[in-house]
Amino acid sequence: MSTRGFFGRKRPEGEAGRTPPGQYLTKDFPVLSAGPTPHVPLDRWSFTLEHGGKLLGKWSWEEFLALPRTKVTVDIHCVTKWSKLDTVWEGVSFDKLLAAAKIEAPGTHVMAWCDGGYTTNVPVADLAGGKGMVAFRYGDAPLDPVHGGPARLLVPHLYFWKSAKWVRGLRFLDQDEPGFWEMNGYHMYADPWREQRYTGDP
Ligand SMILES: Nc1nc2c(c(=O)[nH]1)N[C@H]1C(S)=C(S)[C@@H](COP(=O)(O)O)O[C@H]1N2
Ligand SMILES: [Mo]
Repeated sequence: MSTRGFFGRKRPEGEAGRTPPGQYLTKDFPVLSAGPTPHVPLDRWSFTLEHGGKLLGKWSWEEFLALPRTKVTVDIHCVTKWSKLDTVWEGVSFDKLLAAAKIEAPGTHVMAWCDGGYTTNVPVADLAGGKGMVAFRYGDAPLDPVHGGPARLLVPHLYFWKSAKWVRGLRFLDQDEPGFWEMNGYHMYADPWREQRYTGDP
């Protein structure tokens, strides 16, 4: 009956074990955006790190591309219940960004902010240690604008709304604060394995 394993998958038997509760697997890459896709010319794009109004790091697009790169293959999980296995991304890890800015994370959380006004909060501990990156390539091509190009945050172990598209900077916070979806009924942390979809979920 099962045709699993006929598609050159490395760990076909593991698919069920890689699907968090309430999720289904898809091979598509759905697009979920709260507004229109912003188009900022690359010569006006920058990425910044800030804390309490103080600028801690700033890179132009060219400078950003010159930073040390990381490539990862990860599973992603959207709160609308699709999960996608083995997605391939390339970009600059949070760790390398801090190193390039010659800083240690000055707060406990960050607020990612984006062209178009979207924001989302993530604990520093969920970005550090190779857990989070700013991705600008997907599947060996530049990141498509609808999926967040030129660059998006990627925090694959949390629900995908934490992976802010069109990200332009991280503001360090001294305590947790809600971003866009978190102010609108979604969970502050968003662990798909604990099904932390909505405010009040355990
Ligand atoms: N700037 C921005 N980032 C965003 C969103 C958005 O509306 N705006 N939607 C979030 C949600 S709810 C999801 S599921 C993913 C969708 O990413 P995709 O469109 O690449 O699948 O982006 C997240 N990042
Ligand atoms: Mo989502």
